[in-house]
Amino acid sequence: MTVIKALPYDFTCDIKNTALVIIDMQRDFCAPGGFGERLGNDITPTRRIIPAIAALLNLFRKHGGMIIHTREGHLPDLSDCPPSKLARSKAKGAGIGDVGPMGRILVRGEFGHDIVEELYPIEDEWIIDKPGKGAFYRTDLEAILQRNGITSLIVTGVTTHVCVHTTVREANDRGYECLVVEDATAAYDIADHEAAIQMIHQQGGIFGWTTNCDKIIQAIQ
Ligand code: C5J
Repeated sequence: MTVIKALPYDFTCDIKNTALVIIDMQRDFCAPGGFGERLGNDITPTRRIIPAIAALLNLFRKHGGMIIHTREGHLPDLSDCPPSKLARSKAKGAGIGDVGPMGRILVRGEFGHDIVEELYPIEDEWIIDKPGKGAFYRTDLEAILQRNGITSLIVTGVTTHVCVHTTVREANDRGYECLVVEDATAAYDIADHEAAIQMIHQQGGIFGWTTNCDKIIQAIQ
């Protein structure tokens, strides 16, 4: 068993039953001209975590742990995008399906929808395309985890208070033990990130545990 120093107390897992989950490290959230930036956000925080996620990705690749990448996005005809989500996405100028410098925003198959080069999936890594914020909603994620005997998730990616949080809450309700990596997750606003991290480990770990990248590397190596 691997014991990782974490809050609110040590996180214990067996790497064979643990998946590294990388949430939405797509150009639309992390690259200049993407959806995140066009909504008026500074993308520096989402880019800053790329090296920490890459370190965990390499660790899992070396030790043979399961790796899951997610991408938020919609079918080209937007038939899987609720009208409410579509309308609110347009409230600040650039909306889902609109044409931007990297193609149509948050549309599957477009350049901006894909994962940044530094973290690009390789063979045998799972890619979950999700129409919602949570990675379990209208995806095969739960079936994939069950089929592979996964009981624990190490969660990274963006944004901490939106897609990371929704996924962790969905996973927690399904009985998965979630460890969220504070320096491998980010929100555009640091206050949102810090509040989201605090919410996960409060009340004795109401949604799971939090730690940092070095502690995971130390424990697994
Ligand atoms: C958002 C996400 N923030 N990946 N998506 O719309 O958190």
